[in-house]
Amino acid sequence: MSDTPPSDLVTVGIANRVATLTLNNAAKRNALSAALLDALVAGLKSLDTQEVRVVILRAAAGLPVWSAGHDIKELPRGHEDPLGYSDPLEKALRAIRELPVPVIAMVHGTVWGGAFDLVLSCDMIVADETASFAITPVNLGLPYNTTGLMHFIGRLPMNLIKEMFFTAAPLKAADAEHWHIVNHLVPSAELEGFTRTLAEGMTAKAPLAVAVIKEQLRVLSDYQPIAAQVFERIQDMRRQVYESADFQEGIAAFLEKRKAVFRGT
Ligand code: YXS
Repeated sequence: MSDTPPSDLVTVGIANRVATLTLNNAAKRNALSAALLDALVAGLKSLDTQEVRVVILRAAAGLPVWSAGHDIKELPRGHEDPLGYSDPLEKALRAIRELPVPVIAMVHGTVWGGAFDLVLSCDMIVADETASFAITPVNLGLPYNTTGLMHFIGRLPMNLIKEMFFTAAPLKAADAEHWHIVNHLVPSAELEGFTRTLAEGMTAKAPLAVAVIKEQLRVLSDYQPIAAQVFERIQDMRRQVYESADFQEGIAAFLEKRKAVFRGT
């Protein structure tokens, strides 16, 4: 498979006031490169939310991988926060969370790393039995960012968060349903129809009320007072991780297609 041209990395279709944004770089397993993420944000911002009342975010049909997560080849190689405020992934998460219409993640296939944060940033998740979800910073020696951890704390029980982060093991679809991570788990054959019905069921609702309730829920759940000294301590701890030899080893091992050997330095 050849790489998708930048203009086609995310396709946008609109029907019956529902916009469908499709991740479309199968050759790179929809890795969240800056180009793909910029296309996603541009697609979201292009929507006239007077006409479009709901968004479905999906991968191209039939792919075994929904998204392979952050483009590892684009992660800063030390001396820079790998998930800083201006990172393209963080910009995309904010664009979804601040869009004044509901965004439904429709998941067929495996979801990795930052793509799990992307799916969790959507307002609802509909998945089929091929879906799985993994968060994988410990595979790279990467210190996940504080905003990202708050996304998980707001959505998953702490014991599950720790198991997922410390094992980096994919959570299967049935377990994602058990833990209420997905709104609905439906058979593959029904996934598109079920998701479209859910979306269209919201298009006739009062858009101003929907938009304001979504924003109220965002600001109320995101509000987490934190003392300046605590924030600075967290940033200092994270810097020690992304400045570590282990982080360099994690990325190198992925690029060299070998198993990483971490030494705690
Ligand atoms: O070798 P070529 O050039 O054909 O490219 C290969 C892979 O290098 C590329 N690719 C990626 N490139 C950049 N970043 C990625 N995350 C990434 N994943 C894949 O896509 C081409 C096909 O990959 P291949 O041959 O491995 O495909 P596969 O079907 O055998 O396996 C699919 C996966 C997803 C199981 C496998 O590609 C994989 O394990 N990818 C890495 C998944 C992962 O660890 N993602 C986390 C990224 S880091 C992140 O999201 C956060 C920062 S954090 O670390 O905090 O979670």
